[in-house]
Amino acid sequence: MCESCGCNHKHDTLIRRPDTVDPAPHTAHNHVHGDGHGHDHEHEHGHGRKILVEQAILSKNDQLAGQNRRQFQARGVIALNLVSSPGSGKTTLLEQTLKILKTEMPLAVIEGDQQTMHDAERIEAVGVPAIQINTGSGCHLDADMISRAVQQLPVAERSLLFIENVGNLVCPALFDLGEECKVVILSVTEGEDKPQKYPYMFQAAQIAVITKTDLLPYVDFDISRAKSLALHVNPDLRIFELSAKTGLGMAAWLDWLRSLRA
Ligand SMILES: Nc1nc2c(ncn2[C@@H]2O[C@H](COP(=O)(O)OP(=O)(O)OP(=O)(O)O)[C@@H](O)[C@H]2O)c(=O)[nH]1
Ligand SMILES: [Mg+2]
Repeated sequence: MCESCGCNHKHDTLIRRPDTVDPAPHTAHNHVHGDGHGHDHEHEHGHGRKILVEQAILSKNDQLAGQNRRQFQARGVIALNLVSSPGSGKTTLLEQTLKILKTEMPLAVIEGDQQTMHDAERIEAVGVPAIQINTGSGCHLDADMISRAVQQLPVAERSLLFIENVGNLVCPALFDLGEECKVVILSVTEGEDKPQKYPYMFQAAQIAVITKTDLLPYVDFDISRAKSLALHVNPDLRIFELSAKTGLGMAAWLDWLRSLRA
């Protein structure tokens, strides 16, 4: 049980490069089987106890996130933590982004999913180094996983490092990974009320990207209302609207990424 988010967490994280075949757990040299995230997992013995354990987990995570952040800063690496519901279009947005930016700056990607290497394989197909973290039954990435992943991933100095978190609008809001900022992605098929329903994620993010805008004619999604609800929970949020499929709106997003590097 992961006390910080209440999920049923079995400590079965795997970190692998896309070119690795499925190994037996604990055996291959090129992946890490994580038997813990540096979390102090203990079972619940009443409400007060749970809050104490939660604080310990998050404070340990914050400590490790601080180490990651210092390491990134020392090497001029800028990390962005992409968070959203499953299927909002994170990997598609990354594919289209990397195709354009890969000739302009060093890039690397850490992919987080419960299972499969699909997303890391998609990124490597674009020609950018990627590593896959499989969290097993875990519902979020944490700072320790990122620290272990960057030891195996070639992250060049002054890279833009994209971290695609596990698709989930709840738990990833709580976990600092050492990133420059969280980028929350909301697709137009999800309904415009998500910022109201999942305010913590929209508060934790500095950037919001509304994706799949090519589908607006076919869905009941009021984009102005979505933006105003997002700004209501976080008035400082900067919002991009785009379609990774048609490319409409991508220029502003790409310019923002370039400005980070500049
Ligand atoms: N029409 C349209 N479809 C899109 C767009 N972006 C992504 N999709 C589709 O949305 C689906 C999910 O896209 P992914 O990029 O895999 O989404 P994801 O957020 O990475 O998914 P998970 O990693 O599973 O959480 C795929 O069928 C994509 O082709 C878009 O801009 N327009
Ligand atoms: Mg994905």
